[in-house]
Amino acid sequence: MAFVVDIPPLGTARPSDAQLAAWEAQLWEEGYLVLPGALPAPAVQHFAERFKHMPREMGYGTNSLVRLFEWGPDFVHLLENEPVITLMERILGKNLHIIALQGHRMFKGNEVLRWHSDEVYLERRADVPDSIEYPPIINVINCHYYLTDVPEELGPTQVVPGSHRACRQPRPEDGDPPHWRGKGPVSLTVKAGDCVMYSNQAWHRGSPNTTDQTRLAVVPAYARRFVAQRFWPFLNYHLSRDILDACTPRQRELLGEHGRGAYG
Ligand SMILES: O=C(O)CCC(=O)C(=O)O
Repeated sequence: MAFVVDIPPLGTARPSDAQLAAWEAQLWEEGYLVLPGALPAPAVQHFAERFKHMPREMGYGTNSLVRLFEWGPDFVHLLENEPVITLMERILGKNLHIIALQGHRMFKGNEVLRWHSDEVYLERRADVPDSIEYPPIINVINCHYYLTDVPEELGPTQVVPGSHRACRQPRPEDGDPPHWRGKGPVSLTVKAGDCVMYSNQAWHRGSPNTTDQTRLAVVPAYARRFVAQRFWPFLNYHLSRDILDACTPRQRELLGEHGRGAYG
């Protein structure tokens, strides 16, 4: 059952086509993008406050709260925040959905320090050299809306530019930190309200948090319709009808309730 909570003011202005094209080009070329000020300041405060009242963990470890849409319609409304949603629709298709809606609480000792692609959708065979061009893959875009400023010492997300073309996990011979075609990682230091987004194919990690503060983010993962949803605990998860009935048709689709398709 969804809780009664306020919906904070969210972005409503649709970006211009020229702006969208520039953002899209950067995502296809580099595999990542930072949108400054993507979440209005009152919404940043709102979600930071909401996190304070959530349990230490939800069965998925201390760094990732899961299925935040169960905690109230404010998290569902966030899925339609502009300019992010229009950019996601442009790249992933109008029938996109989320495959996860997590909350990150990254503190010293629980960071995700290992370099990785979340999944590899088009696998480069071991006998195919990196000089062979594969298309850039963007089927899932992880969006991190930061609720805190993230300077270097708070352990920002790091991404290796262009590595969404690698079509494989990083290997020891890529170096430490790994490089893709000569480029090493960028540290995505941001301000609260900025949104970091990257193809889940890109090699990434969370860098060490050397402070006593926690890096907080609301993290929707938007995907093409064909990518299966991953609502923990995955198998037999049931998204309650109460939650769906409180949503608009568009929100229901974003949560995964689609019209009839090829597989019924
Ligand atoms: O800490 C981060 O920003 C990255 C987290 C991550 O890579 C993951 O949860 O798989």
